[in-house]
Amino acid sequence: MTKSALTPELDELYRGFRQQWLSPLWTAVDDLMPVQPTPTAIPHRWHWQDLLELAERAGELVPVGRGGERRAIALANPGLGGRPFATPTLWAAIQYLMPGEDAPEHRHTQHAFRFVLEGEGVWTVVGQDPVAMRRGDFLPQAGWNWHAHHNQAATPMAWVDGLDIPFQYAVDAQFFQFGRDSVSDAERTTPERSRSERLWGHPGLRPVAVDQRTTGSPLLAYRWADTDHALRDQLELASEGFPGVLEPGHAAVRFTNPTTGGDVLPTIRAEVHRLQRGQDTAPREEVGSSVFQVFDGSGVVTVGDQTWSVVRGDLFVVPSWTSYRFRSEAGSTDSDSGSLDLFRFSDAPIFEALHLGTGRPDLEVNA
Ligand code: GTQ
Ligand code: FE2
Repeated sequence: MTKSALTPELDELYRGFRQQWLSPLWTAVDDLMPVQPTPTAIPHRWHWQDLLELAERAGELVPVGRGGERRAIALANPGLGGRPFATPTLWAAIQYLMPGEDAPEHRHTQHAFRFVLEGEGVWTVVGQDPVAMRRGDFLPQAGWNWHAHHNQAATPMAWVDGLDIPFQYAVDAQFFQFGRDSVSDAERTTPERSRSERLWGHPGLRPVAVDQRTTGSPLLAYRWADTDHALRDQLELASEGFPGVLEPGHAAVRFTNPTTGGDVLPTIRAEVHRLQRGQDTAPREEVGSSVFQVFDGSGVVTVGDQTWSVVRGDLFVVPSWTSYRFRSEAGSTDSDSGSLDLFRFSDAPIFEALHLGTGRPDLEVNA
């Protein structure tokens, strides 16, 4: 249908549509059915130092307690109208807890994780199992588990939360419940290893007696030592001529649910990438959105038409179907190896579950 001049008759027709709460396709088809994704989220980068300074100030001024629930400050993508959404599906926030503070118990259908850039001293208590949080640890927590956090150290601690809040908000799927107002002393303990790790944290081994039917991973902590070791092994194997890396100089691991081998959470995929000193990646574009955080090293990142220098802690967003690439900056890094370590999370499991691919269907490599 070509757009014709607005005659009085057509004007009347459109008025009739509006009066009856109707809307024709032909005036909106380019917007509704573009030839490829046209994301409203935009590429954006946040400096960790800026986030940390504001979180510290919030620590002085804003108490944590029932009602507000968490001292969490979300990344608000400038393309998404000021909503606290990093992407259309993903929430990413810095959370800050002062010495001796408790974040009260609650549960919600939103799937969540914590990722720790630096520091220690906070235990997240998931289903009454206290789990230590330390640098490099990834701590998933599937929806509807009771959880609270407590800082047992003499120093404040900050970390990054990822949740599918915007996704569940868009589709009206959320439920939320307050838990007990204060947790027992037995739960405010500080074990080195959580019960979940003692049960599920042995590679390739599952407890025979436990019939695991929960959604998401029953393992509540993935420790940095294991992640680091896996990345190191991939790069070493590559240097010996064996396969395993994503591309030359680029190792990557994905956090998985030990009961299924699939993604660690139903709606969120999480990975760590390591790019060796001086390497760069081939440009890629995928359907679905991601949030990245620089875990170690420094480099140069290009997302769409934006190019940024990034250092430890910096966060950035890659919207759907937007080309992205990284370069590890040789020298001037704070890691011994000079490599660039990137933590990444995305909404890929949603798209895969719905059989929406990561590219145009007729061009999909695995179509
Ligand atoms: O720590 O339980 O950033 O419920 C947002 C919602 C953190 C949490 C967030 C939450 C939490
Ligand atoms: Fe929560």
